[in-house]
Amino acid sequence: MAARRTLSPEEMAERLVSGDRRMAARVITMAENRSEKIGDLMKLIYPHTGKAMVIGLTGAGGSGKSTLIDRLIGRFRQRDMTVGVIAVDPSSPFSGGAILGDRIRFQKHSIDDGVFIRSMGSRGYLGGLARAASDVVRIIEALGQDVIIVETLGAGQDEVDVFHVAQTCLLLLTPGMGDDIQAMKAGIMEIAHLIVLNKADLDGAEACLRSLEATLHMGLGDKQDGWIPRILPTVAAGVREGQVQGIEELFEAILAHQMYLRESRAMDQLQAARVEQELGLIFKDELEKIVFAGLKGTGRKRDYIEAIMAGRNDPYSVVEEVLREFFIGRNSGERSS
Ligand SMILES: Nc1nc2c(ncn2[C@@H]2O[C@H](COP(=O)(O)OP(=O)(O)O)[C@@H](O)[C@H]2O)c(=O)[nH]1
Ligand SMILES: [Mg+2]
Repeated sequence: MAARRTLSPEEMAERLVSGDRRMAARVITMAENRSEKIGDLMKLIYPHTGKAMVIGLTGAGGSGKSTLIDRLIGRFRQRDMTVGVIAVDPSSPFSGGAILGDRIRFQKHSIDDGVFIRSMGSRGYLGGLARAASDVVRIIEALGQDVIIVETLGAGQDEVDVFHVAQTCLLLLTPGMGDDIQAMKAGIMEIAHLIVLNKADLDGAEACLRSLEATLHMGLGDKQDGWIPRILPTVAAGVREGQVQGIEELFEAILAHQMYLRESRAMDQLQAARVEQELGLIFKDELEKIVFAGLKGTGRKRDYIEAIMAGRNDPYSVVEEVLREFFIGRNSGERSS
């Protein structure tokens, strides 16, 4: 492989925005590693973002998320829409390696130029998973994909935070889990616009559907913006091809929700909330960087840690003290207002 010439952020942004998928992969890696250049690069690409339809899909491992996404990709491609997928799941078939065969068996999207698939592990990101995923969505938007699907395990708060970048949120359940719906992470139930009962070919699907419908009729999933969630049974992978069911209905329901967002003012509110979250994440990250850079080489960080361990201090007091010093310390006379 030829050595990589050092490209300027401008050159990289230009390539990304012109649809260069390799550049997208490279920029995503830079974002994940919080490389030095990424800030400048994000500034350049940001104006090219914000137009994609962003769909979140969450559910337990093995519930059929990746299989269903493969089906949905097929539908979007039929309409000539380009698709990006971010799979936040270390066990996802999209993550390649030994399970690459799975991906090829499912569909041939990996060789389709209109599809960009990226998987992310669920931890190990400086600044956190939510920050990394939010940047990755922006980068894939800048690449020009019309639709971005974010697959998450829906296990922890981190994953729920990731879900907040999505406009249309799908919660994937399978028969047998329906009884436990009350126990489902309340946060996820609250943000799901479409509840998909996948593996509707399995025993117990009917009872599960009824129980889900009863839950929804109590108004438990109603949204502040007036959207009433819907339940859709699907069979994403039957033993035989003819068993696949409910994909078209799900696809139409996604488009209907998107239409609803655009016709009501809800889309503007969502975009505003996304920017607010983004601002918070970047502030947190940058603030931490600035503070730690300021402490570097002074030995104070180590002293603080030792003091906390010895019970002479606590992290809350330390952060308060250091922040006060950073932002008010130099003009301590102005402190009392
Ligand atoms: N019976 C049945 N199996 C399915 C269905 N959808 C997916 N599966 C199977 O469930 C397994 C897990 O699917 P996968 O998409 O990897 O789940 P993920 O972990 O949620 O991404 C695979 O073996 C699929 O073939 C379905 O509708 N019915
Ligand atoms: Mg998966």
